[in-house]
Amino acid sequence: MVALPLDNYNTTTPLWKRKSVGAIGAIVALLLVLLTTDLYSHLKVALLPLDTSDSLCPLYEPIFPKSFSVDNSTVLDILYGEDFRNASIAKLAGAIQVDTQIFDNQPDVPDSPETWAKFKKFHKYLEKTFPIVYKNLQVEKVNTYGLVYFWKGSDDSLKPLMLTAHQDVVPVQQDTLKDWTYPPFEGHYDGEFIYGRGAADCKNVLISILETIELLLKKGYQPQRSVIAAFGFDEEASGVVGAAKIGQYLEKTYGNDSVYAIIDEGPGLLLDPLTKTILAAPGTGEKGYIDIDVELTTPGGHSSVPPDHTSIGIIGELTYLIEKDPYSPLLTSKNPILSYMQCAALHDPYDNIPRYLKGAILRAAHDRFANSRVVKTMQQSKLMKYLVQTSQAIDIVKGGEKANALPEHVKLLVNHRVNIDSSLEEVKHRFVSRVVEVAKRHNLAVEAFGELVLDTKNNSGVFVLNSQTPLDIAPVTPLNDNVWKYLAGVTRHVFEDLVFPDIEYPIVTSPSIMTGNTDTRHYWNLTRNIFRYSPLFTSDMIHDTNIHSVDEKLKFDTHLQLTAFFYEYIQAVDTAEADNEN
Ligand SMILES: *[C@@H]1O[C@H](CO)[C@@H](O)[C@H](O)[C@H]1NC(C)=O
Ligand SMILES: *[C@@H]1O[C@H](CO)[C@@H](O)[C@H](O)[C@H]1NC(C)=O
Ligand SMILES: *[C@@H]1O[C@H](CO)[C@@H](O)[C@H](O)[C@H]1NC(C)=O
Ligand SMILES: *[C@@H]1O[C@H](CO)[C@@H](O)[C@H](O)[C@H]1NC(C)=O
Ligand SMILES: CC(=O)N[C@H]1CO[C@H](CO)[C@@H](O)[C@@H]1O
Ligand SMILES: [Zn+2]
Repeated sequence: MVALPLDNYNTTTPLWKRKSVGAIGAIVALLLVLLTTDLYSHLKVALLPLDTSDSLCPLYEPIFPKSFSVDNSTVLDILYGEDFRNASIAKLAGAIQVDTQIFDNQPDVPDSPETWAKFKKFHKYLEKTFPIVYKNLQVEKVNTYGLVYFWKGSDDSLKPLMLTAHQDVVPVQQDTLKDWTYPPFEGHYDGEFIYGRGAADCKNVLISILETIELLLKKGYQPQRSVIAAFGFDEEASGVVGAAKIGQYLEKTYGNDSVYAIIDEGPGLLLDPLTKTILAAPGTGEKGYIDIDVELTTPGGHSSVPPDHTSIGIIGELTYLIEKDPYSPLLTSKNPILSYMQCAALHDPYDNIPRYLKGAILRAAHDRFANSRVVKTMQQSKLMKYLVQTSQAIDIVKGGEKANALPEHVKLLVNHRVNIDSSLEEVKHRFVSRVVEVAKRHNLAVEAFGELVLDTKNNSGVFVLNSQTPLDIAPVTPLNDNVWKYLAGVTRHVFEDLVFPDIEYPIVTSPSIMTGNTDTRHYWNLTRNIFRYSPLFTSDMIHDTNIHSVDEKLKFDTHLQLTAFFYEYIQAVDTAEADNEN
């Protein structure tokens, strides 16, 4: 507390004493308020100076390939040339015209070759459309329809760059056919957008990669760093027969940790709602996934003499318990979404983020109260909420056969998308404890994931728990290393200098996470530098492209942006300088 003004200091009048008592009272009251409320924490967030050194989210200089300074006409032609555009429209339209719809739970290729035969037609189309690629690259077919192209570089000491996409598309629901403006497999171009299933997810990416390589070959480009292009064919059904086999093939051929970086489909550049500026948002993490399957078996009998609780009633009790107690949100620096918000807070040219929220974001990594403010803000948005929280959804319940027979078997399936800051083990553990709680009340046994965890020595029934298709939380891609610097640098050059030459602020590359999973789940062993990233600009990805929905479409300008990016990126990283030191 500050001393009283000096000129009053030498007096010892009763007035001074009374003042002093008043001051002490005020101090005590203030301390009480600070100690018993969050006021002190609030004040820290609101008033402490912001740490605006950009160490939390460095801005990297634009990077362009040497070829650009020699002759910038090719990349400008990709973006603005009418010939290139027209040819490119035809290539993507042709790819959309080959139906490669895929359904869930299809048998493997050797078990049912006819199911997959449609991909033969797609391969023929690619071969016809990209003759130079097929003439110069080694093309491997993994599990018959997985495509792996290898463009050998002259320097084997450089790890290959890997670009990926998938050949398959989600099905068009028959009853929605009438709602499409243009037939889903026509590839109609209306002068601005190209329409059709796969136009944005993600035949555009596949065609863009091949167009880029074809063009570089045509220009006589010979890379030092090898380039791999890999296209699975069942990404929309978890990639088990496509990318899984490709991943095994690549790991066997090139080894563990043998790839420079992987760029797969994902978010691109978007209009950030907080800063109202364009940010590049490569996905650097993915949530985990686990379905837990519960089967409750109890003795049957006649409904006229029922127990107090039938198996359906008991399952009802369990579901009540589950929903009553959702997962708590948790946000640490491990979660790319915190890095994303830090980037937005540090690079906010129009000062659109309120001062208090900015303070909270920048302190969130080390200040529990600030962290809770950020989490609370996220919880208010349905879209943001589950980026920091494990979701649980009771999706299937089945049981009961007859009005006069007690149900003997009831099945329940609960789907979970696991927070980056949690683990599959935590989810299983918590689920088991809820089941045990219910089981104890009803004298039931519990067998969880192959282990007997509760035995009643009593034949009153048993819960059996299994997990289906669990997928670990993806390893988070490292930030701010050299690989990151090149990704961010090329993004800046393509979008600041070529696509948006009038932009007033630098485009910051900020990590993000995907709530779904891509084929990269099968590529974790190949590199830690995985980016789910399709650098093209849409202010609102979901609404602008209708991915998985009626009238899927892509603004054709954005397809050219993607190709311009690949064209520059392949050349920019074609040097040992783009490697991480180690
Ligand atoms: C491309 O190069 C020409 C000169 O060859 C130059 O005038 C022009 O500004 C360059 N464009 C860009 C976007 O750098
Ligand atoms: C590109 O296609 C449009 C529309 O079909 C056509 O009008 C135009 O002449 C074409 N441009 C070139 C250079 O072929
Ligand atoms: C067996 O289950 C019945 C019915 O729930 C219960 O009344 C009885 O106490 C249980 N016996 C033991 C040994 O747990
Ligand atoms: C990665 O390697 C480990 C250890 O060899 C193996 O168990 C795992 O299946 C591999 N993961 C993938 C996705 O291939
Ligand atoms: C067994 C092994 O060496 N695993 C490594 C393979 O490479 C990935 C990513 O490059 C590493 O994270 C694994 O530890
Ligand atoms: Zn996709």
